[in-house]
Amino acid sequence: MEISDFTDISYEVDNGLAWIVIERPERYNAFRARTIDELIRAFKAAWADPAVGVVALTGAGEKAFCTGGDQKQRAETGDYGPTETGLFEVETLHRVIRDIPKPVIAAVNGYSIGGGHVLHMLCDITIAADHARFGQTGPKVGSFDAGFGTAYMARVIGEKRAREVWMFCRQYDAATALEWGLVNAVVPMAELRSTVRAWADESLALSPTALKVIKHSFNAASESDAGIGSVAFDALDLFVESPEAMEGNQAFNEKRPPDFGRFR
Ligand code: S0N
Repeated sequence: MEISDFTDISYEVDNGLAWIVIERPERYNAFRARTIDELIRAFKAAWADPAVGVVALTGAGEKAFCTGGDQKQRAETGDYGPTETGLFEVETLHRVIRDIPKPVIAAVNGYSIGGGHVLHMLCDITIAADHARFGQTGPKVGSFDAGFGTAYMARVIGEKRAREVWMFCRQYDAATALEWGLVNAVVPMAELRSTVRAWADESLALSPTALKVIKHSFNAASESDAGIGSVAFDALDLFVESPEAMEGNQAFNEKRPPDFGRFR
C-alpha cells in the first residue's frame, strides 16, 4: 500500500514532525480494518524516514481522537472489513507504536474511547484538548482489550483506577486524566497542534540514538503485557461472535442500553 492510496488517514511530514490523522469524523474516527492497515503503513513510513524525529497521532475534527473499533461496520459485516493481508492487525499497530524508535505524541482532540483509548495510552506522550473525554466501553459493546488495555493501563494509572475504568465504563474529563497521570498536559483545543509542535521541537533537538534506547528501555518492563494481549485477543476472536458480544454491538447500534442479564 502506498501513502497516496490512503483513504482513512492522512500522513504529512512537517519539519521533522510526522502528523498521522485518522480521517473518519463521521464515525467519530472509529477504525475499521483498513484504517489499521493504513496506520501501520504510516508509522512504518515515519520509522524509515530519517527526516522524521517525532510522530503525532490525532483525529480529524474536534469531536473525537478515536472511538475504537467501528461498531457500524461490525454490525454490517460481522467484522471490521477487508484488509490487505486478510488479518485484522490491531496488535501489529500496538507493536509498531511501541517499537518505532522515535517519540510518539497523541494529540487527543475529543473522545478517546475503547480501542481508541488504548491507542493514546500506548503513545509515549499524550497532550489533550480541554474538552477531551477518556474511557473504555468494551464490557458495554461486547469486546475487551485485556492486554495493553488492562495491564499497561494499570502501570500508567494504578490498579484501582484501571479496574474502575474497565469495570464501570465511565467517561473521564481531561482534568481528571491529568490528575491521574493518564495524560501529560491539557491545553485549549485551539492550542493543541501548536503545543504538540513545541513539544516535538524540544525533542527534535535531542540525540535520536539516546531517545531510541530510552524508549525501548521503558518498553522492556511492560513487554510481558504483549504476551497477555495475545492470549486476550485469542479469547476476543471467540467472544466477538457470541450472542453476549453481539448483544453489546446491537444495543449500541440500536441506541439502547444492552441487556446482559441472561448471560450472567
Ligand atoms: C464516543 C461516544 C461516547 C460519543 O457519544 P455521543 O456524543 O453521545 O455521540 P454518538 O451519537 O454516540 O456518536 C456520534 C456518531 O458517531 C458514531 N460513532 C461513535 N462511535 C462510533 C464507533 N466506535 N463506531 C461507529 N460509529 C461510531 C455514532 O454511531 C453516531 O453516528 P450517528 O449519528 O450516525 O448514529 C459514543 O459514540 C460511543 O460510546 N461510541 C462507541 C465507542 C465504542 O464502544 N467503541 C468500541 C470499543 N471496542 C473496541 O474498540 C475494541 C475493538 C478491538 O480493538 C478489537 C480488536 C481485535 C479483535 C476484535 C476487536 C473487536 O472488538 O471486535
